[in-house]
Amino acid sequence: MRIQSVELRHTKMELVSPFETSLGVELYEEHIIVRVDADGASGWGECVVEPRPSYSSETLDTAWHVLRDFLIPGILGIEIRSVEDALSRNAWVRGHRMARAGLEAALSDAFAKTQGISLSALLGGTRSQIPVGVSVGLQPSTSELVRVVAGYLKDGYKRIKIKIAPGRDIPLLEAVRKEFPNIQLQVDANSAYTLKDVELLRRLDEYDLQLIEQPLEYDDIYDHSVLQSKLKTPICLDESIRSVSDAKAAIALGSCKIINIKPGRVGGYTESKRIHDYCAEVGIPVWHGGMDESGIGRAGNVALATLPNFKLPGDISATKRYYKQDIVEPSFEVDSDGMMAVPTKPGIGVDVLQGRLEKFTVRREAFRA
Ligand code: OSB
Ligand code: MG
Repeated sequence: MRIQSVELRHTKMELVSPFETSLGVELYEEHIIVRVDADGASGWGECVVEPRPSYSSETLDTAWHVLRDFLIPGILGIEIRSVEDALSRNAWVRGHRMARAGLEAALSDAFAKTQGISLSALLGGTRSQIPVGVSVGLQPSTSELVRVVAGYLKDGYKRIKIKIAPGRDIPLLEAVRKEFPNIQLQVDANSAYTLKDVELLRRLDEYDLQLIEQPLEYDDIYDHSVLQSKLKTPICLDESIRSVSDAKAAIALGSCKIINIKPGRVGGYTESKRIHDYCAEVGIPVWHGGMDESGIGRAGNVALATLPNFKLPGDISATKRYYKQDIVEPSFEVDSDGMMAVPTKPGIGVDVLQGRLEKFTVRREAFRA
Protein backbone atom coordinates (compact mmCIF):
# COMPACT_ATOMS: atom_id res chain seq x y z
CA MET A 1 0.00 0.00 0.00
CA ARG A 2 1.39 3.40 -0.99
CA ILE A 3 0.53 6.35 1.24
CA GLN A 4 -0.48 9.11 -1.16
CA SER A 5 -1.93 11.85 1.02
CA VAL A 6 -2.96 12.76 4.54
CA GLU A 7 -5.50 15.35 5.60
CA LEU A 8 -6.08 16.84 9.06
CA ARG A 9 -9.31 18.48 10.17
CA HIS A 10 -9.93 20.22 13.45
CA THR A 11 -13.59 19.50 14.14
CA LYS A 12 -15.97 21.01 16.66
CA MET A 13 -19.16 19.10 17.47
CA GLU A 14 -21.86 20.07 19.94
CA LEU A 15 -22.66 17.49 22.65
CA VAL A 16 -26.33 16.66 23.33
CA SER A 17 -25.84 17.79 26.92
CA PRO A 18 -22.96 19.38 28.87
CA PHE A 19 -20.47 16.75 30.13
CA GLU A 20 -19.12 17.67 33.57
CA THR A 21 -16.28 15.84 35.34
CA SER A 22 -13.83 16.80 38.06
CA LEU A 23 -11.77 18.33 35.20
CA GLY A 24 -14.49 20.82 34.14
CA VAL A 25 -17.54 21.10 31.88
CA GLU A 26 -17.59 20.45 28.14
CA LEU A 27 -20.31 21.67 25.76
CA TYR A 28 -18.44 20.80 22.56
CA GLU A 29 -15.93 18.15 21.56
CA GLU A 30 -13.01 19.38 19.49
CA HIS A 31 -10.79 16.67 18.03
CA ILE A 32 -8.61 16.12 14.95
CA ILE A 33 -9.98 13.88 12.21
CA VAL A 34 -7.19 12.24 10.21
CA ARG A 35 -7.70 10.96 6.67
CA VAL A 36 -5.12 8.81 4.88
CA ASP A 37 -5.49 8.03 1.16
CA ALA A 38 -3.69 5.01 -0.18
CA ASP A 39 -4.28 2.73 -3.19
CA GLY A 40 -7.73 4.21 -3.77
CA ALA A 41 -8.86 3.64 -0.17
CA SER A 42 -9.61 6.40 2.35
CA GLY A 43 -8.73 5.57 5.95
CA TRP A 44 -10.17 7.55 8.85
CA GLY A 45 -8.93 8.07 12.39
CA GLU A 46 -9.79 10.37 15.26
CA CYS A 47 -7.12 12.02 17.36
CA VAL A 48 -8.89 12.43 20.72
CA VAL A 49 -6.74 15.34 21.84
CA GLU A 50 -8.55 18.30 23.39
CA PRO A 51 -7.93 22.06 23.08
CA ARG A 52 -6.70 22.29 26.71
CA PRO A 53 -4.07 20.10 28.41
CA SER A 54 -6.38 18.89 31.21
CA TYR A 55 -7.06 15.16 30.75
CA SER A 56 -3.77 14.80 28.86
CA SER A 57 -0.70 17.02 28.52
CA GLU A 58 -1.20 17.14 24.74
CA THR A 59 -3.30 19.87 23.15
CA LEU A 60 -4.92 20.23 19.77
CA ASP A 61 -2.07 22.48 18.67
CA THR A 62 0.74 20.22 19.91
CA ALA A 63 -0.86 17.24 18.16
CA TRP A 64 -1.31 19.24 14.93
CA HIS A 65 2.33 20.35 15.10
CA VAL A 66 3.69 16.85 15.73
CA LEU A 67 1.51 15.32 13.01
CA ARG A 68 2.35 18.03 10.43
CA ASP A 69 6.07 18.40 11.14
CA PHE A 70 7.14 14.86 12.08
CA LEU A 71 4.62 12.02 11.86
CA ILE A 72 3.09 12.76 8.45
CA PRO A 73 6.44 13.55 6.72
CA GLY A 74 7.70 10.24 8.14
CA ILE A 75 5.18 8.20 6.15
CA LEU A 76 4.12 10.26 3.10
CA GLY A 77 4.82 8.51 -0.18
CA ILE A 78 6.16 5.31 1.38
CA GLU A 79 5.18 1.82 0.33
CA ILE A 80 4.12 -0.41 3.25
CA ARG A 81 3.26 -4.08 3.62
CA SER A 82 1.74 -3.64 7.08
CA VAL A 83 0.69 -0.84 9.44
CA GLU A 84 3.74 -1.79 11.50
CA ASP A 85 5.97 -0.77 8.53
CA ALA A 86 4.59 2.77 8.75
CA LEU A 87 4.80 2.95 12.53
CA SER A 88 8.46 1.89 12.48
CA ARG A 89 9.31 5.07 10.49
CA ASN A 90 8.04 7.19 13.37
CA ALA A 91 9.18 4.99 16.25
CA TRP A 92 11.83 7.59 17.19
CA VAL A 93 9.11 10.10 18.21
CA ARG A 94 8.69 10.13 21.98
CA GLY A 95 5.41 10.88 23.73
CA HIS A 96 2.64 12.67 21.79
CA ARG A 97 0.58 9.53 22.08
CA MET A 98 -2.74 10.99 20.99
CA ALA A 99 -1.14 12.40 17.84
CA ARG A 100 0.41 9.02 17.02
CA ALA A 101 -2.80 7.13 17.79
CA GLY A 102 -4.86 9.30 15.43
CA LEU A 103 -2.51 8.57 12.55
CA GLU A 104 -2.27 4.86 13.37
CA ALA A 105 -6.06 4.65 13.40
CA ALA A 106 -6.37 6.21 9.92
CA LEU A 107 -3.57 4.02 8.55
CA SER A 108 -5.19 0.91 10.04
CA ASP A 109 -8.56 1.74 8.50
CA ALA A 110 -6.95 2.33 5.09
CA PHE A 111 -4.94 -0.88 5.36
CA ALA A 112 -7.94 -2.99 6.39
CA LYS A 113 -9.92 -1.52 3.47
CA THR A 114 -7.21 -2.39 0.94
CA GLN A 115 -7.25 -5.95 2.35
CA GLY A 116 -11.06 -6.08 2.23
CA ILE A 117 -11.34 -6.99 5.92
CA SER A 118 -12.92 -5.30 8.93
CA LEU A 119 -10.75 -3.33 11.35
CA SER A 120 -11.85 -5.78 14.05
CA ALA A 121 -10.44 -8.66 11.98
CA LEU A 122 -7.21 -6.72 11.29
CA LEU A 123 -6.72 -6.15 15.04
CA GLY A 124 -7.43 -9.79 15.92
CA GLY A 125 -10.91 -9.27 17.36
CA THR A 126 -13.13 -12.26 18.04
CA ARG A 127 -16.64 -10.91 18.69
CA SER A 128 -19.58 -9.74 16.59
CA GLN A 129 -21.10 -7.68 19.40
CA ILE A 130 -19.68 -6.05 22.51
CA PRO A 131 -21.12 -5.20 25.94
CA VAL A 132 -21.32 -1.45 26.49
CA GLY A 133 -21.99 0.88 29.39
CA VAL A 134 -22.45 4.59 29.79
CA SER A 135 -20.40 7.28 31.53
CA VAL A 136 -22.64 9.76 33.34
CA GLY A 137 -21.22 13.22 34.03
CA LEU A 138 -21.72 15.21 37.23
CA GLN A 139 -25.28 16.53 37.27
CA PRO A 140 -26.74 19.76 38.69
CA SER A 141 -28.52 17.81 41.47
CA THR A 142 -28.73 14.31 42.92
CA SER A 143 -32.34 13.91 41.79
CA GLU A 144 -31.30 14.86 38.26
CA LEU A 145 -28.54 12.21 38.41
CA VAL A 146 -31.07 9.53 39.41
CA ARG A 147 -33.37 10.64 36.57
CA VAL A 148 -30.52 10.52 34.01
CA VAL A 149 -29.37 7.07 35.20
CA ALA A 150 -32.96 5.76 34.97
CA GLY A 151 -33.10 6.99 31.36
CA TYR A 152 -29.90 5.17 30.41
CA LEU A 153 -31.09 1.94 32.06
CA LYS A 154 -34.27 2.24 30.00
CA ASP A 155 -32.10 2.66 26.89
CA GLY A 156 -30.63 -0.80 27.60
CA TYR A 157 -27.29 -0.10 29.31
CA LYS A 158 -26.42 -2.73 31.90
CA ARG A 159 -23.51 -0.84 33.44
CA ILE A 160 -23.48 2.72 34.69
CA LYS A 161 -20.37 4.76 35.52
CA ILE A 162 -20.82 7.97 37.43
CA LYS A 163 -18.31 10.76 37.73
CA ILE A 164 -17.44 11.81 41.26
CA ALA A 165 -15.48 14.71 42.78
CA PRO A 166 -14.78 15.85 46.35
CA GLY A 167 -18.08 16.98 47.89
CA ARG A 168 -20.00 15.23 45.11
CA ASP A 169 -19.43 11.59 45.94
CA ILE A 170 -21.03 9.61 48.80
CA PRO A 171 -24.48 11.29 48.62
CA LEU A 172 -24.64 10.56 44.88
CA LEU A 173 -23.85 6.89 45.43
CA GLU A 174 -26.29 6.69 48.33
CA ALA A 175 -29.09 7.98 46.10
CA VAL A 176 -28.23 5.90 43.02
CA ARG A 177 -27.82 2.67 45.04
CA LYS A 178 -31.07 3.25 46.91
CA GLU A 179 -32.96 3.60 43.64
CA PHE A 180 -31.07 0.85 41.73
CA PRO A 181 -29.73 -1.70 44.26
CA ASN A 182 -28.66 -4.31 41.71
CA ILE A 183 -27.13 -2.51 38.73
CA GLN A 184 -23.47 -2.82 37.71
CA LEU A 185 -22.15 0.49 39.02
CA GLN A 186 -18.70 2.07 38.89
CA VAL A 187 -17.26 5.52 39.58
CA ASP A 188 -14.60 7.70 37.95
CA ALA A 189 -12.81 10.46 39.88
CA ASN A 190 -10.44 11.68 37.14
CA SER A 191 -7.66 12.17 39.72
CA ALA A 192 -9.67 14.38 42.10
CA TYR A 193 -8.50 12.82 45.40
CA THR A 194 -5.27 12.32 47.35
CA LEU A 195 -4.14 9.81 49.97
CA LYS A 196 -5.44 12.26 52.59
CA ASP A 197 -8.91 11.16 51.48
CA VAL A 198 -8.36 7.48 52.40
CA GLU A 199 -11.13 7.42 55.01
CA LEU A 200 -13.67 8.87 52.61
CA LEU A 201 -12.57 6.56 49.78
CA ARG A 202 -12.92 3.54 52.09
CA ARG A 203 -16.60 4.36 52.46
CA LEU A 204 -16.99 3.62 48.75
CA ASP A 205 -16.63 -0.07 49.70
CA GLU A 206 -20.20 0.07 51.04
CA TYR A 207 -21.75 0.57 47.60
CA ASP A 208 -20.80 -2.67 45.84
CA LEU A 209 -18.93 -0.89 43.05
CA GLN A 210 -17.45 -2.83 40.16
CA LEU A 211 -14.44 -0.50 40.34
CA ILE A 212 -13.20 2.96 41.17
CA GLU A 213 -11.41 4.61 38.28
CA GLN A 214 -8.36 6.86 38.70
CA PRO A 215 -8.97 8.23 42.20
CA LEU A 216 -5.48 9.77 42.65
CA GLU A 217 -2.96 11.86 40.67
CA TYR A 218 -3.04 11.52 36.89
CA ASP A 219 0.53 10.23 36.68
CA ASP A 220 0.71 8.31 39.95
CA ILE A 221 1.33 4.61 40.32
CA TYR A 222 2.75 4.24 43.85
CA ASP A 223 0.06 6.03 45.89
CA HIS A 224 -2.60 3.96 44.16
CA SER A 225 -0.89 0.82 45.51
CA VAL A 226 -1.15 2.22 49.03
CA LEU A 227 -4.81 3.06 48.48
CA GLN A 228 -5.62 -0.33 46.89
CA SER A 229 -4.22 -2.12 49.95
CA LYS A 230 -6.83 -0.27 52.05
CA LEU A 231 -9.84 -0.77 49.77
CA LYS A 232 -11.94 -3.81 48.88
CA THR A 233 -13.27 -2.11 45.74
CA PRO A 234 -10.93 -2.77 42.79
CA ILE A 235 -9.04 0.29 41.57
CA CYS A 236 -8.96 0.72 37.79
CA LEU A 237 -6.34 3.01 36.29
CA ASP A 238 -7.06 5.28 33.33
CA GLU A 239 -4.83 8.41 33.15
CA SER A 240 -1.83 6.73 34.84
CA ILE A 241 -1.42 3.99 32.22
CA ARG A 242 0.27 5.39 29.11
CA SER A 243 2.13 2.25 28.00
CA VAL A 244 2.59 -1.46 28.64
CA SER A 245 5.50 -0.49 30.86
CA ASP A 246 3.17 1.55 33.10
CA ALA A 247 0.75 -1.39 33.15
CA LYS A 248 3.51 -3.76 34.28
CA ALA A 249 4.58 -1.41 37.07
CA ALA A 250 1.01 -0.83 38.26
CA ILE A 251 0.19 -4.54 38.30
CA ALA A 252 3.46 -5.50 40.01
CA LEU A 253 2.91 -2.91 42.73
CA GLY A 254 -0.74 -3.84 43.23
CA SER A 255 -1.89 -0.34 42.23
CA CYS A 256 -4.94 -1.62 40.35
CA LYS A 257 -6.87 -4.81 39.62
CA ILE A 258 -8.40 -3.64 36.33
CA ILE A 259 -7.13 -1.43 33.48
CA ASN A 260 -9.01 0.98 31.22
CA ILE A 261 -7.56 1.03 27.70
CA LYS A 262 -7.99 4.03 25.40
CA PRO A 263 -5.90 3.89 22.23
CA GLY A 264 -5.45 7.68 22.23
CA ARG A 265 -3.98 7.71 25.73
CA VAL A 266 -1.47 4.91 25.06
CA GLY A 267 -0.36 5.84 21.53
CA GLY A 268 -2.55 3.66 19.33
CA TYR A 269 -3.91 0.20 18.63
CA THR A 270 -0.51 -1.51 18.72
CA GLU A 271 0.31 -0.31 22.24
CA SER A 272 -3.30 -1.02 23.29
CA LYS A 273 -2.87 -4.61 22.13
CA ARG A 274 0.41 -4.93 24.03
CA ILE A 275 -1.36 -3.84 27.21
CA HIS A 276 -4.35 -6.08 26.42
CA ASP A 277 -2.11 -9.10 25.83
CA TYR A 278 0.06 -8.51 28.90
CA CYS A 279 -3.04 -8.14 31.10
CA ALA A 280 -4.52 -11.34 29.62
CA GLU A 281 -1.27 -13.17 30.47
CA VAL A 282 -1.32 -12.07 34.12
CA GLY A 283 -5.09 -12.34 34.62
CA ILE A 284 -5.98 -8.64 34.79
CA PRO A 285 -9.25 -7.76 33.02
CA VAL A 286 -9.32 -4.69 30.79
CA TRP A 287 -12.16 -2.62 29.38
CA HIS A 288 -12.38 0.02 26.68
CA GLY A 289 -12.65 3.64 27.81
CA GLY A 290 -13.91 6.53 25.72
CA MET A 291 -13.11 10.16 24.93
CA ASP A 292 -16.54 11.29 23.68
CA GLU A 293 -15.48 10.40 20.16
CA SER A 294 -17.44 11.06 17.00
CA GLY A 295 -18.53 8.01 15.02
CA ILE A 296 -15.06 7.76 13.46
CA GLY A 297 -13.27 7.24 16.76
CA ARG A 298 -16.15 5.20 18.13
CA ALA A 299 -15.95 2.76 15.21
CA GLY A 300 -12.26 2.21 16.01
CA ASN A 301 -13.04 1.70 19.70
CA VAL A 302 -15.72 -0.85 18.86
CA ALA A 303 -13.25 -2.77 16.68
CA LEU A 304 -10.55 -2.84 19.37
CA ALA A 305 -13.04 -3.86 22.07
CA THR A 306 -13.75 -7.09 20.14
CA LEU A 307 -10.47 -8.54 21.48
CA PRO A 308 -11.04 -11.29 24.04
CA ASN A 309 -9.60 -9.75 27.23
CA PHE A 310 -11.96 -6.75 27.08
CA LYS A 311 -13.93 -8.37 29.88
CA LEU A 312 -16.09 -5.52 31.20
CA PRO A 313 -18.53 -3.28 29.30
CA GLY A 314 -16.83 -0.33 27.58
CA ASP A 315 -17.49 3.43 27.69
CA ILE A 316 -18.67 3.01 24.13
CA SER A 317 -22.21 4.30 24.12
CA ALA A 318 -24.82 4.86 21.44
CA THR A 319 -24.33 7.83 19.12
CA LYS A 320 -27.34 9.63 20.60
CA ARG A 321 -25.72 9.74 24.05
CA TYR A 322 -23.15 12.16 22.55
CA TYR A 323 -24.34 13.86 19.37
CA LYS A 324 -27.56 14.83 17.61
CA GLN A 325 -25.67 14.93 14.33
CA ASP A 326 -22.72 12.61 13.85
CA ILE A 327 -20.25 12.47 10.95
CA VAL A 328 -20.80 8.79 10.10
CA GLU A 329 -23.70 6.52 9.30
CA PRO A 330 -25.22 4.26 10.34
CA SER A 331 -25.31 5.43 13.96
CA PHE A 332 -24.17 3.19 16.81
CA GLU A 333 -26.99 1.72 18.89
CA VAL A 334 -27.30 -0.22 22.12
CA ASP A 335 -29.83 -3.05 22.33
CA SER A 336 -32.03 -4.05 25.28
CA ASP A 337 -29.29 -6.43 26.52
CA GLY A 338 -26.71 -3.63 26.67
CA MET A 339 -24.92 -4.93 23.57
CA MET A 340 -23.62 -3.06 20.52
CA ALA A 341 -23.25 -4.68 17.09
CA VAL A 342 -19.79 -4.58 15.49
CA PRO A 343 -19.75 -3.28 11.88
CA THR A 344 -18.74 -5.98 9.41
CA LYS A 345 -17.87 -3.95 6.29
CA PRO A 346 -14.16 -3.37 5.49
CA GLY A 347 -12.20 -1.05 7.78
CA ILE A 348 -14.13 0.92 10.40
CA GLY A 349 -17.29 -0.31 8.68
CA VAL A 350 -19.22 2.97 8.72
CA ASP A 351 -19.50 5.67 6.03
CA VAL A 352 -18.17 9.17 6.63
CA LEU A 353 -20.72 11.88 5.78
CA GLN A 354 -18.71 14.47 3.81
CA GLY A 355 -21.26 17.27 4.18
CA ARG A 356 -21.46 16.88 7.95
CA LEU A 357 -17.70 16.63 8.26
CA GLU A 358 -17.33 19.85 6.25
CA LYS A 359 -19.90 21.58 8.44
CA PHE A 360 -18.03 20.71 11.65
CA THR A 361 -14.53 21.49 10.30
CA VAL A 362 -12.90 24.64 11.70
CA ARG A 363 -9.39 24.11 10.28
CA ARG A 364 -8.02 21.88 7.54
CA GLU A 365 -4.62 21.07 6.10
CA ALA A 366 -3.69 18.56 3.42
CA PHE A 367 -0.34 16.88 2.71
CA ARG A 368 0.57 15.14 -0.51
CA ALA A 369 3.46 12.87 -1.40
O1 OSB B 1 -12.07 9.71 32.26
O2 OSB B 1 -12.99 8.19 31.15
C1 OSB B 1 -12.73 9.38 31.29
C2 OSB B 1 -14.42 11.46 28.56
C3 OSB B 1 -13.40 12.34 28.24
C4 OSB B 1 -12.21 12.26 28.94
C5 OSB B 1 -12.04 11.31 29.95
C6 OSB B 1 -13.05 10.42 30.25
C7 OSB B 1 -14.28 10.52 29.57
C8 OSB B 1 -15.45 9.71 29.87
C9 OSB B 1 -16.50 9.53 28.78
O3 OSB B 1 -15.65 9.20 30.95
C10 OSB B 1 -16.30 8.25 28.04
C11 OSB B 1 -17.15 8.15 26.80
O4 OSB B 1 -18.32 7.78 26.93
O5 OSB B 1 -16.64 8.41 25.70
MG1 MG C 1 -11.58 7.86 33.25
